[in-house]
Amino acid sequence: MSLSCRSEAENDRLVITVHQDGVAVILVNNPPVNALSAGVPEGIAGAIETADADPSVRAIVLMGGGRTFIAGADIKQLEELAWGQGPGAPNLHELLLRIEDCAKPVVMAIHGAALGGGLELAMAGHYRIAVRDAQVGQPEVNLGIIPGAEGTQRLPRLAGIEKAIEMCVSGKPLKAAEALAAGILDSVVEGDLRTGALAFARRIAEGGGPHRKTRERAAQLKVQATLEEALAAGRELSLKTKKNLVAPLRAIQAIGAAGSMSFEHGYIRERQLFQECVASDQCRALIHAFFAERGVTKVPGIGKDTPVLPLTRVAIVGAGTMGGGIAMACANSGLTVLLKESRQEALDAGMAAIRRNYDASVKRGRFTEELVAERMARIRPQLDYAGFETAEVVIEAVFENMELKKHVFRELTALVDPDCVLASNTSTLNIDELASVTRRPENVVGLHFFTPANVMRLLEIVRGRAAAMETVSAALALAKRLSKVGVVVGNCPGFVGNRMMFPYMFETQFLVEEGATPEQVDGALTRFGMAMGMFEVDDLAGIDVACRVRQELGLFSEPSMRKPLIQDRLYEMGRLGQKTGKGWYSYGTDRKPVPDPEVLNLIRTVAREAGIEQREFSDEEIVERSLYGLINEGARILEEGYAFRAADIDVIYVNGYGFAAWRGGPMFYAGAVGLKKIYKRICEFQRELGERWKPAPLLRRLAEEGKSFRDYDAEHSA
Ligand code: 3H9
Repeated sequence: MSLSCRSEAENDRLVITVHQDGVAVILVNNPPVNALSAGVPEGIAGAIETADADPSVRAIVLMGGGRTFIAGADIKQLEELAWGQGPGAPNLHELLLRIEDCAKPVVMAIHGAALGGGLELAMAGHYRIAVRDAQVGQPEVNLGIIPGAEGTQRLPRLAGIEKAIEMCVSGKPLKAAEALAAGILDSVVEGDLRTGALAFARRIAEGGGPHRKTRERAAQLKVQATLEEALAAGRELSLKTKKNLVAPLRAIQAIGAAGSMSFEHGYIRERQLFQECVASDQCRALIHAFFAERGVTKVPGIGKDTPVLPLTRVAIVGAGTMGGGIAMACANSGLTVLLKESRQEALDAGMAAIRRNYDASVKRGRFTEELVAERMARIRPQLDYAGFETAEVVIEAVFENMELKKHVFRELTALVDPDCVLASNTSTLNIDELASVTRRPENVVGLHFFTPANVMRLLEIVRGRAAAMETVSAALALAKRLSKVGVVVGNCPGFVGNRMMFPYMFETQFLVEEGATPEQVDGALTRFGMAMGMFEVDDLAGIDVACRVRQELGLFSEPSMRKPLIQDRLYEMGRLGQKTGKGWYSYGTDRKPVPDPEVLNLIRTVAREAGIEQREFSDEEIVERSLYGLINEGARILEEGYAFRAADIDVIYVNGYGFAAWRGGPMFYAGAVGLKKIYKRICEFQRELGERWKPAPLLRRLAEEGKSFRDYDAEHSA
C-alpha cells in the first residue's frame, strides 16, 4: 500500500478492533466522517490480517465510529494530487482483494453514509447491511473524478450496468431500501446496528460459506439490451444532466470496461481514467467548490463557543413572492412560521401562491398530499403581530422601500423578545440605516434570500456595523437549518452578489449596443457554463426591478460614465420581462426566450442615434468583456473587506448566480486563466473603453506577484 505516513500507534487509533462472542468488530475512527486518510487503509488492512489469523474469530464486522460509516477518500489528499502535490491517490487495490479473500466472512455494517471509497470498500466485503436511514453512493462526479477504488467494477457486479451508470453519473446516493432493492445491500437492520451486525455475522459464520466475492460475480453484469446500448443511454443521460462535465463520461467508459473486460483488466482501465480526471481543471475547480462551501461557515470571530439561539419559531412580515418562499423554506425544515400581511387580500393571495407551489410539487411527485398538509399547517397566516413576541427570528420581507421597511422595523422592535434576531430580506438597502431605527441594532442582520426562496440554496447574511456575533451566528444556524449555504458578507450597495452583477449586466448591454445580439451574448455565456445568459436573467428578475435598483443605488450619477441605453427603453415600452411575456426576448406559453425583431430594431436604432460603432464579436471577447468586470469588482470587494475570502465570492456565484461549479466560481476561474492575463486585458479595456475598467489595486498586486485569489485566501487564513 502506498500510504504509510503515520506511525503504527496512530494507525491503531484510527482503526480499533474489539472482540465480541467470536466476532471481530473493526471500528474506523477518523472523525468527523471517517475519510480514508493516510493510515486508515493501512489500519483496516492490519485489523483484517489479525482477525483472519485469529482462530477465536469466526466472522468480522467493519463499521464506522461516530456519526457515519466512511465518506470516501480524503478529499484534501485528492486536492493535493489534483494540484500535483502530495503522495498521490491512495491505491486500495491490495486492501480490497485482501478483504475479499479473507477466509472469514466480512460484514460491512453501514450507518450514516458509505460514499465514494467508503462504498467501494464496503463492496469488497462479503455482505453489506445498513440501518434504514443510511445512504450509499458514488458521488465522485461532483468532484470531477470517477470512482478510483474499483467502484466502477464492483458496483455493476452487484447492481447491474444500468444502475451503476445511473449512480455514477448522477452522483446521487441511494437510501438503504433502494440499495437493498438494487442488490447493493443484503439486509436492512431495524434497531441497533451493532447488535444487528453481530447477529448477522454469527448466522453467516454458522452457515459456513462459501462467502461470495463481489469481483467474481460476473453473472450480475446484466444489461436489459446490449452493453453498447446501455452505454449510449448513459452518455445521453450524462450530456443531458451533467452538461460540460467530463467525469461522468469517463465513469461510463470505466463501467463499459466492467462489461467487456475481466475484473483484472477492468480495474486497470478504471485507474487510468481516474488519473486522467484527477489531473483535470474540472477536478481542481469542483474540489475548490466543495471546500469553499464548507469554508463559509468558518467566520472570524465566531468560535465553537459562540452561543447559538435555539430555533423553533420564525415570524415573517410580508406574504409576497419572497415572504411566501421564505415561509415555505422554513416550513419544509420543520419550523413553525407566523406569516403576517397588512391586508386580507394580500394574505389570501400569498397563501394561495404557497398552495399552488406545493400542489405543483405534488404533481411532479416530489411531495405527497400528506406532507404538503403537514407543511401548510406549520404556516400561520395572520393580519396582526400576535405571537411575534415568542419568535426567535423575525424576517421582514415587505416591498423594497427604505421608509416602509423602517416603519416595520420600528413596530417590530417594540414588541419582539430582547434576544430575537431582526432580519431584513433586502437585496439592496443599507442594513445599518435600518438597524438604526431599532432599540437593539446589535440584533439586526440582513438575510438576502434568492428567488424562489424555497428552492435557491444561497443566503447572503449581511453583517451591519452594529451586528453582534451572536446575531450572525444565529443567522448561520438558520441557514443550516433551512439547508441553505449562508455566506456572511459586509454591508455595501448590492452586497456582494448584486454589486458584482452590475458591471457584468451593464457590460452585456454595452456589447449589444456595439453590435452583438442578446441571443449571441447569452449563447456565449451559456456555452462558457453560466446556467443562463444575462439577458434571460434580466427578463426573469424583471426589467422594472433592474431599473429601480439602478436608480436607488444612483449607479450612473457620475455624468462622464457611459450609461446603458436600451433597458430604460424596454421599461418604457412595458417590456418588463417574463412577467409581461416580453422583455429582451419574447416568451410563449413554454416560457422559452425567442429573439424579437422589435428589440433588435430598437437596439440598432438607438445605437445609430447615439453614434455607437457596430462590429462583430467572438464568443471569447463576449466572455472576457462580461466576466472580467465581475472579477475586477470581486477583487475590490475582497480588498475592501466586504467578503472574508475569494472562495466566499465563488460560493455566492455558484449557488446564487448560476456560475458553473466546474469553473469553480469567478475568482477561482480568474486563477485558472491567470491573473496576469486578466489584468493585462482589463488594462486594454480601460484604454479602449474608459474608466469603468480601472483595474482593482488587489488584482494588480496579485498579478504582479504571480499569485491567484486562492493564494490570497491561503495567506489570509494562515
Ligand atoms: C473518493 O472517495 C474517491 C474514491 O473513489 C477513491 C479514490 C482512490 N474527505 O459536509 P460536512 C469534511 S472521493 C475529507 O459539513 P455533513 C468536510 O470538509 C470522496 N474531508 O458534514 C467538513 O470539514 P470541516 C467521495 C471530508 O454532515 C467535515 O468533514 N465522497 C470528507 O453535512 C464535515 O462535512 C464524497 O464526495 C472527505 N471525504 O455531511 C463525500 N467529507 O468541518 C463528501 C467530508 O473542516 N462528503 N469532509 O469543514 C459529504 O458529502 C458530506 O461531508 C457528508 C456529511 C454527507 C459525508
